[in-house]
Amino acid sequence: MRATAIAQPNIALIKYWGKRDVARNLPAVGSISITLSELFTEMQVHLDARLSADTLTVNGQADSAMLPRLGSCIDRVLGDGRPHAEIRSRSNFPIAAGLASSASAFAAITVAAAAAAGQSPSTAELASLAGRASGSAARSLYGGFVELANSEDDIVVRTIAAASEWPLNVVVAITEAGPKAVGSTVAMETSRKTSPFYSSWIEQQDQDLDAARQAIHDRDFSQLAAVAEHNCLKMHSVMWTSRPPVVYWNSATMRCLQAVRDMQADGLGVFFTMDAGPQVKAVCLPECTDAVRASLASVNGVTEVMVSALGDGARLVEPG
Ligand code: 2P0
Repeated sequence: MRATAIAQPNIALIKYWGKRDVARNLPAVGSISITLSELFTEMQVHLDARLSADTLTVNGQADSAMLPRLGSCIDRVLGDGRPHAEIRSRSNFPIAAGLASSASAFAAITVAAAAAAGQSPSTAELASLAGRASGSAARSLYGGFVELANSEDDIVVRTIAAASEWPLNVVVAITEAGPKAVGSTVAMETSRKTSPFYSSWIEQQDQDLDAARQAIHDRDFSQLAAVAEHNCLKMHSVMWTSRPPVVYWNSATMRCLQAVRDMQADGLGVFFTMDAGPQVKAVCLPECTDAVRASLASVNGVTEVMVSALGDGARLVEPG
């Protein structure tokens, strides 16, 4: 009754922001992401009827903060009356800082919990279950370029291009490693209820998805850059115009954006994106990676720079 799974975080190029069904955690819009190879969350689930409660350790330390959501995720996978679980989580990047740690965590625990119980659901079923825990987690079940589409009653997730078909790199500039002040779930609801831009955001998403899908199909970096930056800034405009405003950026975030703009002016193949946190992710052509890394590392306020290629979907690393 024990299994271990690993999942990589994903970075959305066309963002998920807003829910159409809060109770079932169904997104209001489709999204397109890239799964990273170098950052990971590993989850070990040990189901044992002798345990009196679920327990969680994160990087070797007891930590109950994520336990209720992880426990609910296991409930959804295994149903009521399941044995309690000893959960061990390991990760090589900051948690809850806008680096999609919940995506990799919930993708990994969904896969590990099913395997620990001897179940073998399809990847589509696992994605649907992971998405109920955290919308972006559904995308980390798949590798490469991933599209999450809304279906009538659920979500449909698929790889639209494998990592090997268009090997881009991502340089992540950390400007603040601490946990964010407002979680995505609360912030999305604030945006839905109060931002005057929210309805335009929802209405325009399909055309951004079409443009990004076409750019990925054509391997057209400048088209992908244009639509991804536009979509990212639109999402942040919705956040900024919410009441109270949701502002994840800091001054180093702005300096990173300027550094990306300067590199673009110099002809480098790079574009930025940012999520629910102050970190800047610079997506770049492989031959530009060293220059992008050096530029972002020299920005005042950047404390760490990580580089990743595109990676695979969530998977078991030990037989259940
Ligand atoms: C995304 N984000 O598409 C967007 C962009 C953050 C900004 O998905 O409420 O942690 O658990 O479904 O998945 C972060 O949201 O939110 C997210 P819930 P989740 O990556």
